Amino acid sequence: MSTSISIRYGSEVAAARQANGPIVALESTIITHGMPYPANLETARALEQTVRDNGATPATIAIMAGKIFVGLDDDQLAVLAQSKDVVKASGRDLAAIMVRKGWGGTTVSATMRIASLAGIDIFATGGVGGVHRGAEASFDISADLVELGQTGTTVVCAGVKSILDIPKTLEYVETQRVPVIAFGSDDFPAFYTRSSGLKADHRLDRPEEIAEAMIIHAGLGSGTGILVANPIPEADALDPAFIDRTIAEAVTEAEGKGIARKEVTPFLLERINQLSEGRSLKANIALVKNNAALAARIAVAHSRLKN
Ligand code: PSU
Repeated sequence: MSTSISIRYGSEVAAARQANGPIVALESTIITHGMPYPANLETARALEQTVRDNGATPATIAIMAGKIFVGLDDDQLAVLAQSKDVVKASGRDLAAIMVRKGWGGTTVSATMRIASLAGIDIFATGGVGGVHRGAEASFDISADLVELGQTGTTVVCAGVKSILDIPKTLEYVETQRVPVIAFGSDDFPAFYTRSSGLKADHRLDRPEEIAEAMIIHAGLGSGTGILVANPIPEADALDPAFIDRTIAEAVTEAEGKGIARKEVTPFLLERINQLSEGRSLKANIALVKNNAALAARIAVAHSRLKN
């Protein structure tokens, strides 16, 4: 049996690959498990358009009927956004889902794995998974962090949410040899807010500098990804005291209900959205668009340096 993995490219992505043009990968767990319908579909479309508006080609990645797709057309996005029987797929889940011809919304770890196979160097998302609060007892550490330590994809995010233990998450990515670069900020952002109160290891202020860092990092044979932390725009940021209270309430509920493992993040996202009366979702949409725009600008600069 051949071990080569077959990837179905959308027509826009196929053309960009042919032309050696800049491409930005986008994940699909955010569509299937991260946001309610129809905000998920509207956001998926808006993200793709944001990438185009900034000069690159969007490649939304998902598993549909057992096949890996890199670049979905509008009908496929609409089907995915409304499907009920979709697994939240991290990298380790892919093989089994594909064998049973299932559907998977790809997390950061799975999207990085597939982007890397497809030769796509940069990927935009909202927040990466991390070390969960109480991980010293539960051992709940997202596979996203391990994948970042093993796959040379640059991931643009808005930092990590305080549903996670942010100091431990930063320690863990340090152990994984993953550079953390904040864009235009000294601080590491906390998703809904522009600062987690912790400093980022590095600050770069221009997309071109991040593209250059990617080339040097790869040239050094580092073998790891780069985490680019892009703070939510000021106008969209939530009040830290308000969101901290909301998150604390949702975390307590999750503990009370015994929610564990891969259900934790989707549960908290949904509850935080309900408790904040939609304010967290609005901020989430704004920050992912902001990340897609930055990723596209980095991809454009990276493709100039590479070609
Ligand atoms: N954080 C968000 N929205 C999301 C996710 C994380 O704000 O949709 C998703 C991403 O796909 C991420 C995954 O890769 O959750 C991490 O899940 P876990 O914590 O179970 O590893």
